Amino acid sequence: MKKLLLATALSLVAAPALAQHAGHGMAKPATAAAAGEPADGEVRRIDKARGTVLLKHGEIKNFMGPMTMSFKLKDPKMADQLKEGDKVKFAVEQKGDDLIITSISKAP
Ligand SMILES: [Cu+2]
Repeated sequence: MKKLLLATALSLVAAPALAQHAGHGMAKPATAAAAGEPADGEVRRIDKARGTVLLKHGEIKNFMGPMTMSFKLKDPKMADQLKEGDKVKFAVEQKGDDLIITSISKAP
């Protein structure tokens, strides 16, 4: 009995961590259309080999709240104009399960 209770307690602790990332608004076609709106972000890491950037971003209207996450770049060359720590404006588009940055530029 004690073991069973422990297992239940553990799953209760683990669940919110998983739910957090699933709560991204992905796979919700109704919200995808709104994803074109520009949002503010800050470049945390650039992975040129994978063509991804880790951004700390503000709210993306009708799409997701502020968080730090990785996005795929539509064109890996877009990373050339960026460096870690840059404040940026960017727009995101949903393609299947991927969130793709269609445009990104340094914030004025
Ligand atoms: Cu996000």
